[in-house]
Amino acid sequence: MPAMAAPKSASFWSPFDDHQVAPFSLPPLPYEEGALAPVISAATLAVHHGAHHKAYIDKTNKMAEEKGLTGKTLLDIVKKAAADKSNPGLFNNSAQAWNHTFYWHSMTPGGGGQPQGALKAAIEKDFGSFDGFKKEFSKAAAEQFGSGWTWLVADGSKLKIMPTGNADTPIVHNVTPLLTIDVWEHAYYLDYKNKRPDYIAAWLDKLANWSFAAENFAHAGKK
Ligand code: MN3
Repeated sequence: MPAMAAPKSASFWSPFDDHQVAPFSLPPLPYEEGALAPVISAATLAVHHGAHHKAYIDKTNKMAEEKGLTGKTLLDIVKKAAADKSNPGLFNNSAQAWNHTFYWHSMTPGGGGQPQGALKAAIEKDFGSFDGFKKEFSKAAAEQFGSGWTWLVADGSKLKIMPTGNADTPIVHNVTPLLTIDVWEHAYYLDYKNKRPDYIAAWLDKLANWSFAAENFAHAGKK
């Protein structure tokens, strides 16, 4: 039986169908700053979104203008910057701008639990069980050395865990991201200090947005 698509909320953002063009404004969070507490505090979101994400957007706008990329979408700019090694700052800032919007949507108040339908079946096929997925995702996120991200991605029809360092992003590696956790210290240090594994465990149990991941998985199937 085909899985029913989860209803899209009014705030649903499709990372692959975003028509905004440079210069960009900081996208609003899809929930209130305090909505993810106590897993992630309002104080963390205020600085992470209002200062870090905003700085990536502002720098992207400045560098995109210098490169004559005004009027391009963020996805276009990230891909062009990845191919053009003359300005690594444009790649770092535009990829971080994209990664952060993807991360805000990878979380939802009252999230966690387990995926349903086709995504649940694919996770069980490729990781043995949902617990097998959790174990592998948590291990990659905990072991990422320094700053970076851990992603659940679809590589063709196969699901994989993909760690990326610094600003690197699956969208320039020909795979479709489904869900991500930010493991830069700025994502968790105010709330967890050095205890990154506690942040990862709480994030998976209480925040992971499986309906967002399911929408992205459906998109991957259409590629
Ligand atoms: Mn971050």
